[in-house]
Amino acid sequence: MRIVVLAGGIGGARFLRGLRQAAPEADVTVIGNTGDDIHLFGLKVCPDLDTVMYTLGGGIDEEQGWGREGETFRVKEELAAYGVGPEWFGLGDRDFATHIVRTQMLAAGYPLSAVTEALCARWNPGVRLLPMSDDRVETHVAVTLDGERRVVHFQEYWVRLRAAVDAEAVVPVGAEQAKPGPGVLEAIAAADVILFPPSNPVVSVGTILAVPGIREAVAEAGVPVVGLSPIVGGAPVRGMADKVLAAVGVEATAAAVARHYGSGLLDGWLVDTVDAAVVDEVEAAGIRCRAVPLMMTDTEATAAMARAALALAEEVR
Ligand code: GDP
Ligand code: FO1
Ligand code: CA
Repeated sequence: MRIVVLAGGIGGARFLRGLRQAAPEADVTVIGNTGDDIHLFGLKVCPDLDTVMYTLGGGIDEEQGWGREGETFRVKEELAAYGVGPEWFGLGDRDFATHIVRTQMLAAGYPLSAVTEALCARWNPGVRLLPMSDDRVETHVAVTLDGERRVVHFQEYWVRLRAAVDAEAVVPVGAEQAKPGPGVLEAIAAADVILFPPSNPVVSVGTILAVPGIREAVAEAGVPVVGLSPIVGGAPVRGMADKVLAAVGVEATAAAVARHYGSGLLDGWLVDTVDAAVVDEVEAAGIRCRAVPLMMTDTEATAAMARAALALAEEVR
């Protein structure tokens, strides 16, 4: 079975670990969000691609959910001693090596897709990880700070500002001009099932769908498209997805997120058992809905979520 997953960082990566256990024989292609990418210290950092690669490759800091396990921060400290920041972004020594290799290969002319494949040759994630695009796309967020309207990089909004101020607009800069990466449309067209993991619907899955051609390819693939809610009991399980949902006028509820994707895209939607009351509302919107436990507490619980998603896909096929 060929499964395509549109993934952000932590939510996507942890789900993929469960999917790999639930369907070890499946051929899984992950289309990764690159809208979170940022240039720091002259290096290209791809947080969501790296989170998927490290999580599936066994190199992730499990507790934190991003970055390398056993990390140290000596390079960052030395940079700070020169007065070189930003000090608010925690790039560790081990992680730095990934960004150095990536930046060196990009400078030599390799596209991000080829670089990602080369990095994955070390980590063996057990999935094919494709950046959504080889073209630069950068998510920016409009905010008001000290009475002044400003636009900041998504990482500055998320990490430095901790999404404590309202996001007035979320813009995937460059998305309109971007082309899907090599293999992306082909993988979608050849898929037997397409899954939206419990990733951020705006800045992860939404950004991937904003690359012209990808949303259309998913809608027209003619195979079941099933999503899992990142919102449980009216709040994100982790992070501040409610802030970016508000920016696009979507309530932070499992049902509102399903309606936001819409029946033109989604055939099936899984909500957590605490949200069982919204099943009828989602079905009324033309999306088959089931309530199952959606907390990724360990790989077995996550594998059960993946099995439920695949079962729902068979139901709607
Ligand atoms: P990011 O790029 O690291 O922010 O990760 P993603 O976009 O892939 O996923 C972020 C989303 O994952 C957040 O909105 C969380 O609510 C969701 N999430 C994290 N852990 C869980 C979980 O155990 N269950 C569910 N249902 N959602 C989760
Ligand atoms: N998230 C943080 O909250 N603080 C950090 O200092 C931080 C550093 C970081 C470094 C590399 C990387 O791959 C990810 C990193 N993240 C950090 C996570 C990540 O940037 C964001 O949480 C996600 O992109 C949000 O979608
Ligand atoms: Ca992300």
